[in-house]
Parts: sequence; C-alpha cells; structure tokens
Amino acid sequence: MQPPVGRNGLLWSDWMKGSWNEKNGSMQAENTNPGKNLLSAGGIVQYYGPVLQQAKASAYFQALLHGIAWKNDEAVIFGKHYITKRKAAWYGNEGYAYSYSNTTKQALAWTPELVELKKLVEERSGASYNACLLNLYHNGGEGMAWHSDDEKSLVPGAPIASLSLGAERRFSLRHRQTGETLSVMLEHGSLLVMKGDTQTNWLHSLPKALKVKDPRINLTFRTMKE
Ligand SMILES: O=C(O)CCC(=O)C(=O)O
Ligand SMILES: [Mn+2]
Repeated sequence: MQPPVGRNGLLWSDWMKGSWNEKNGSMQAENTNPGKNLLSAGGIVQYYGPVLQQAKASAYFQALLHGIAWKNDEAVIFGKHYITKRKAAWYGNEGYAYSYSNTTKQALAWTPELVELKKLVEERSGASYNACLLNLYHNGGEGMAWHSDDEKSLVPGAPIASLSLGAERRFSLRHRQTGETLSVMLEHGSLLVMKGDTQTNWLHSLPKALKVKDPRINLTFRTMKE
C-alpha cells in the first residue's frame, strides 16, 4: 500500500513518519507537521491530510451515506425560510439541541461508525468532542456559503475537527477585517482542525465546484456547552 500524495504542495512522506495500520485502516503515524498553521494571524487552522487509508475512508463513506438520518437542511435568513439541496444530520452525546441559522435540531445518538471516527479525530487532534454535524453534498452544485461556527451553544475557541469523505472539494477561509483569503483542497479521508480565535476573525466556505460530479460527506466534530 503506497501512502497517498498530498494535493497541497506537500508530499505525504515529507511530513509523516509511520506506516499504515492494515488492521483498522488508519494511518499509524506520528504526524510531524500537525502544528503548521495555515493562517497568518487571528486563529489556528491545521490541515493534517488523509488520516484514513483510502479504502477504509470509502467504506466509511458508504456506511454513512446509507446509515445516517439525512434531512434537507433548513435555514431562516432575513425571515425567509430556505430548504437546502444539501442534506445534514446532527448527532451528539445527550440529545443536545443545536441552534443555527435560526433553526433548532435535536441530536441523535452516536452510531458505531461515528463513535469510531470520533475516537480517530480525538486522537489526531488531541481534543475531545461531544457532538457532530454531518453534511452531504450530492455534487459540486452544492456548497456552503461564507459563515463562521460561532453559535452561542458552542464552547468558544474549542477545536472543531472536520473530516472529509468522498469527492475532493476546495475549502476557503476569509479574514473578516483584511479580506485575506486562502484555500485548501480537502482530500478523501482528510482531517482539518480550526481552533483558537479562528471563528471570531475568519469566515469559511465550501465554494460550489460545478465540475465535481461526485458526492462528499463532511463531519464536523464540535464541543457544545454542557
Ligand atoms: O463541508 C465542509 O467542509 C464545511 C462544513 C462547515 O463549514 C459546517 O458544517 O459548518
Ligand atoms: Mn462551518
């Protein structure tokens, strides 16, 4: 099994030490570059690259595609009710209610796959999480507009760990004051972590990418106030 080649100007082998764990399909490795912050100032965003063997990532993609209680996402913006083409689902520890975009969602109980993925991202990011928002983008015609994950129900500054499965998509960040913008391609099985003041100073988005025909699932593990 060859380790994957990064799409972001880095060779995986340049910054990873270790080997694939064939048993559970995860990269049994010491990531030598987890601390590299993509942001110039005002927050911390770390891209870890793939943390799952590609076949294992594909198996999780299929399990989540068929096993998650997907619903079209709803938003109320300037009093107008929108239903997105994108689907979403909300899982968490104890039936947490989660409010965003003026809608409230009740958390469902963790599935076995989500428990495994939560453990993996907790190990890699060195933080723990009590909830997860999942998004299903059927193709590149679906994305997510500029926003920050700064809802009152979240612990401010707590890491948000974003795991990507399926089609590779561009993830963009824009500084609220300076307008500085940067992007990273989120690979199949990859992990990105946002923490510190990122949600205060930066917006993020998943731009539409009309050439992309394949679906993508994103999981953001979060920490809700208890
Ligand atoms: O799909 C993504 O990578 C971003 C998702 C996101 O920003 C969110 O769920 O708040
Ligand atoms: Mn977000």
